[in-house]
Amino acid sequence: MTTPTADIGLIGLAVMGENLVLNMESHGSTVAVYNRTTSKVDEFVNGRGKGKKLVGAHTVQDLVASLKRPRKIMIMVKAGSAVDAVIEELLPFLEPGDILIDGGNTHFPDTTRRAKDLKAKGILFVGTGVSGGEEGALKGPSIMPGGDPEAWPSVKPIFQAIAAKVDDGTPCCDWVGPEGAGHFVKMVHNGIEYGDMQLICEAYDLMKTLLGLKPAEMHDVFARWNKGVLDSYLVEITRDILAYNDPDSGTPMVDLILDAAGQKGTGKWTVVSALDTGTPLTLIGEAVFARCLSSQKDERVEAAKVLSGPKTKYEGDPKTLIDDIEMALYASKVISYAQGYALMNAMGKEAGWEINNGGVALMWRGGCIIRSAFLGKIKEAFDKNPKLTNLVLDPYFTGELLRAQEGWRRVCAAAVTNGVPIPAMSSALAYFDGYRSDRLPANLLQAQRDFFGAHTYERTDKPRGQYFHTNWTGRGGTTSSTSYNV
Ligand code: 2AM
Repeated sequence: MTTPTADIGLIGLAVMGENLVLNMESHGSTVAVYNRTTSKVDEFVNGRGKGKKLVGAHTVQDLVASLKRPRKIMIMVKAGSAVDAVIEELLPFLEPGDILIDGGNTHFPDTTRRAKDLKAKGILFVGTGVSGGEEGALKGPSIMPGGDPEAWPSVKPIFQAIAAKVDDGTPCCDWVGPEGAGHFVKMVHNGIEYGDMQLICEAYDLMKTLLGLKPAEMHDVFARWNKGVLDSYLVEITRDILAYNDPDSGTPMVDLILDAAGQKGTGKWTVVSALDTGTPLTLIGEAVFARCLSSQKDERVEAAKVLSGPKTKYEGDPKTLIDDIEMALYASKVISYAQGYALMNAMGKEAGWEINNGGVALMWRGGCIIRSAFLGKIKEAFDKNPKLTNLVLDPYFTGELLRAQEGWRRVCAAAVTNGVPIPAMSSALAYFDGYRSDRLPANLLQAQRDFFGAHTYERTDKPRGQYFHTNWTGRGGTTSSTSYNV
């Protein structure tokens, strides 16, 4: 048998897998590659991988045999049963201490399950989020690994070498936490991406509908915003999209695209986690539902014929409105990230994971779709106070919200008056107003629950934890129902 020469193996030569291999190879690793359809192995090794430090394997046994110890194998196949199938195929050839890494878009409970099953067999399992698309995979993705911490020292040098770097050279890759924590954080990243995209779409809609701006004019606005607090990849690509004209007709491309959004499910998973943990993740929830509503295109076309709204008439100063929209977008984004971090904290508590909050901000700072200057500020907030309860309570973000709120409120008011739907911006404002309220109308809600279901309530004039029931009508008994919490 030949001496093992490869530093890491990778299974699954679709575009993400191939690009990660090339990225690892260009950073000094010898990479062994395998793909179920083995012709792809040869095509890759003799094509894009020609002349590079690659070992093509035609069986998983050969792949395993080519690896130095501790063996590290990254699986880049379709999320779901394919990952289990590949693990099953590998297991007979692995030994305790070997490391398996799933870099696909896996739903985090699957990663937790696999981490537990494999630990029992002595295999160290890592589930990692990889973000940045095809280009990121090749040139520097954001990498969010979690799982068995014993695997981290072996995986760290390879991952940190290939990850995106921020300005000072710090890699956008750090250990997230145990079990499915890495995939969980990647899922929340995707949810936040849904929210950021929806917010940008609302800003666009406001400028289009209230001010009648054309794509070329909005291109200039986004170009300006990209130099300020909104400096980010998504604002940058929006700027470029708005300047792109259809080569055939010369019409702005964005005007030719049907307004029916698709989704692959990671936004939904994020919101389901929020519901499961009882975390208000309203903005991302609205962003997911906004996509659902957009996809009901035929129904909306029919409804538009019968349901009229106000005549759109904005009479204020356009320049002021554009500045206000920038503030509305910014403040809503602060809320969205605050809600996303609150979800991570809640899940961390529930699963017993210590999630590295500042590290997460750093991992998202570069390489991924939500990368932005703003994440540098979030990192600073968690560096100052790693136990921060809510991002809006960090003094910098508190100040920014107070600075932005006048414009934000004016935008929401103008949108409501003129009938422009801004579910993300307005729900963010509702959350802000709710979160900063020391008294909400839930006193009445508790009364209603007690009235019809004897669900009991606590009193403002009695210590917390004491529950009371009132016989509101004189007809019910004095028996209260058992109290429960969602
Ligand atoms: P294939 O080229 O043989 O289809 C993305 O689909 C990647 O996942 C491809 O490399 C694909 O291999 C791989 N893949 C999908 N399902 C798989 C399975 N059940 N077992 C192994 N690899 C699989």
